[in-house]
Amino acid sequence: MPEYQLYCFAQSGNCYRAALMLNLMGADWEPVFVDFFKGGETRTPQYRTEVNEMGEAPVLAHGGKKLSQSGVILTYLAKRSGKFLPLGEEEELEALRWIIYDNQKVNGFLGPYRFMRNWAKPMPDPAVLAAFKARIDASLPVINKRLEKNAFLLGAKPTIADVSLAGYLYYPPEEFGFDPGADHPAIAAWRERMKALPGWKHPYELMPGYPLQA
Ligand SMILES: N[C@@H](CCC(=O)N[C@@H](CS)C(=O)NCC(=O)O)C(=O)O
Repeated sequence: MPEYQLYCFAQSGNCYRAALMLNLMGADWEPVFVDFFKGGETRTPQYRTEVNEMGEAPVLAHGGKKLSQSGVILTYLAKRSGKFLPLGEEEELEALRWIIYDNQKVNGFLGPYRFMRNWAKPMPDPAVLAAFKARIDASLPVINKRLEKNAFLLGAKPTIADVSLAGYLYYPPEEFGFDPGADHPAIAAWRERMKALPGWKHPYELMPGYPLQA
């Protein structure tokens, strides 16, 4: 059995962070498919008892441990592998600062916005969509400005903060109705730099469940 198992599904940018990290660090890992859409698996009592009491994916299983929250998973994997690891307290805190900002403001809105546009039933009120889009429009320039100064979020080298940021940024623009890189050239250039790292793969190639079965 591979060393790591990742509970995940292809449409999830939260899961993509962990899957991408495993691939970039060259880990021996396998996905465990979470039937989020059809089976509503994350909401079942069994999932909440046996996999994650928070009812979320991703979950990383390793040596009897089960870890959730992509930021925690990234930190754990970076510490074990030494890859994409922020060095010293200052960098560690800086990475955490960007991971939290990303989780809350960047991918934290991109993910639900894309979910509402593509899969929510009933389709949400357009005012809700507009409010989410406004939050996205406010946070992407913050990231773009940062990446105008640095090749990666913390400087010249990629860290787990960049792996976190990758979350939803490679999914097809038509799923959002816009391309997050189009008006943000520094984000678009960063996307290409991340894509050039050995082991990079698109989320739809890396995780199971794409395309969605009707
Ligand atoms: N902050 C969490 C977010 C995880 C998350 O919201 N995952 C979604 C899938 S993309 C989920 O499992 N949602 C289930 C639910 O909220 O009911 C992380 O980064 O791991």
